[in-house]
Amino acid sequence: MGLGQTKRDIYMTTGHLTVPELFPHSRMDAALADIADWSAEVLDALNEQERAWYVDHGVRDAQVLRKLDNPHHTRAFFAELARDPALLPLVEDILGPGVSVYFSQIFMKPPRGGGPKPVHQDNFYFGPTDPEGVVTAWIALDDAGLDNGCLYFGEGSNRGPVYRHVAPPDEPFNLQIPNDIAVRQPMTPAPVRKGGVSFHHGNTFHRSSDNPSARWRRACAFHYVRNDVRFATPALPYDDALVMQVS
Ligand SMILES: O=C(O)CCC(=O)C(=O)O
Repeated sequence: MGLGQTKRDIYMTTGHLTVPELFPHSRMDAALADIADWSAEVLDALNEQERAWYVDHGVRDAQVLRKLDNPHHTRAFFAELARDPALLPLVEDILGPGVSVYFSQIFMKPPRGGGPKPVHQDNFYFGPTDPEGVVTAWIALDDAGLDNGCLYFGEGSNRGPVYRHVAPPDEPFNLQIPNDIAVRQPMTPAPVRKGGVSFHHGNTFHRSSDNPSARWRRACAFHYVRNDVRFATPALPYDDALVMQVS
């Protein structure tokens, strides 16, 4: 089953779409268990520079990773999730038939931790050969609400240009839209319950806040491209060798 014309129209007009209850809670719990095993292995092996980027500094008493890259490549569980028959037809409904995962990320905002992610456009990071050929599927592994750092989207910003991003000097990877441009774009929250999926276009402005609540906010983002699309002018290094064709 695909999205259908109405939902596709919403996605094309607003630049994002939430599909609730795509996965059962048991599957999300299995994902979280796999992430816990993987995190323990990664934390042991980080060098000092990687620790500064990947470890959440908001949590004083525990070492918690802020993110993990390329679960589709590293973990069999996530390779299977990226090809799941509930998810794949929706991605193909947006991009057309024949898609690959180019990059993927696990985002973790622990209770009373997890810093904000400033307003950005994925297509500035990726520099794809066709901006229409990229969609992110953001899978809520926990309930993501206003209190624990859900995503916010700039309605219709998918139909505008990709802006040059800037980064704080001490965080060169934290590319973001300059403030004078970002403040002109109203941002609307997109809460997603555990097991739901939020899709966004590569040009869509989006951000998340920190997590002052007592509950986790974890998510898995698969960045899909149409098979003919490449990251031609990426702002950060992405490894073409990790591209996984899923249809
Ligand atoms: O989960 C977040 O806080 C950020 C997600 C994001 O930027 C993305 O999926 O492109």
